[in-house]
Amino acid sequence: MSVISEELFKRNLPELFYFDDGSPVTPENWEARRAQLLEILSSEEYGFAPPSPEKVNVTVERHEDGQYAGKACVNSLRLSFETDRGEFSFPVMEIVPTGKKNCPTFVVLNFRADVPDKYLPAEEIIDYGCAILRIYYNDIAYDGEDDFSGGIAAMYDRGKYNWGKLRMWAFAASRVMDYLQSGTADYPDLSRIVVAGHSRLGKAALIAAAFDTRFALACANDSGCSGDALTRGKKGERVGDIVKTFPFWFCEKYKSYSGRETEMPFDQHFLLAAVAPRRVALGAALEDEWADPDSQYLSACAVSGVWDMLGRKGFITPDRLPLPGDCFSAGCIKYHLRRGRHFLSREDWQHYCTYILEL
Ligand code: GTR
Repeated sequence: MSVISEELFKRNLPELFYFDDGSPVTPENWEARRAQLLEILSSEEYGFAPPSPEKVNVTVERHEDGQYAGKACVNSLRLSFETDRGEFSFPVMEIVPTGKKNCPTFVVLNFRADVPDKYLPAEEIIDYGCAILRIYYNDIAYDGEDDFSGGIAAMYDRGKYNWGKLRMWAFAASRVMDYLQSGTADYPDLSRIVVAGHSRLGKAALIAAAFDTRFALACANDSGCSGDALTRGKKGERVGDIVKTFPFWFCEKYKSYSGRETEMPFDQHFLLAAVAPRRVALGAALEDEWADPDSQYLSACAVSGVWDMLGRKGFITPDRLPLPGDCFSAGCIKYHLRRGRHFLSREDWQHYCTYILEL
């Protein structure tokens, strides 16, 4: 048995390539299987999102030309849409390379409202010819215990959707996608719109791309537990840890898997698989044992066959676990393992920017 097959065998993962009734998953029925995976992830882990609004309106609150030495313009936008309980709106910072069209475009879920920011080196990203739309996550749903009384959580019946905040942040990324698709913006290459985030927001980026097929790529940096890392056999953070500290990130049911991970009818490879046949870029850091780089890598190994089945290249690696400095990007799943700690660094951004340029 190959090294990777042996590692995956030990994890004893729920089956991806067969339906519950035992019939095989094929290219023809893949969308049905994908819908099933999404249903399981919604009911067991992240909760359900409300239907997409019919229309997203945009207001330009501020326009600044000639920023970044003249290389970009910066717009402060406000997006608004109707919810079950009236209008909801949130700010988005838009940074567009001057005079460029057909730009690869990053929708970035970020921890801070500042641009540039330690996690968002805007000038370097612009220098790759990419546009940026920054969402500040607390503008969508407060990242703390508030009994779902504020932000977008308050705009829908909690009992009806039972969504956690990861799903709410992902929902906001899709509203930015609505704006990009509306034709109002003249710069994006609609076939190269990417959703990106770090850590908890890397989890949200994966959720956004899994549910919204308009995203060509998800860049999930150090997303680890309940993100890109396999839960079964995972080191570092476990379901019991994450639901204790951050119960509001998930639906109620997920909490019941604390200490019962092997009983989950899914694992995180379902989340990656739901992005197929589009692309996924995973970033890991050597000292980020809480996220567990090996379990992040093995998740990619576990789903590679989905892309193969769909006639695309999946995850192309040597038959071994990852080593520091590794970067595997020849297929539709990219993985890099950089040295250092849990962080969204310039080095990580360089990986994501070069990959988006290959799309
Ligand atoms: C940690 C959490 C991780 C990760 C991280 C982050 O405390 O346990 O799952 O999401 O926060 O978002 O920085």
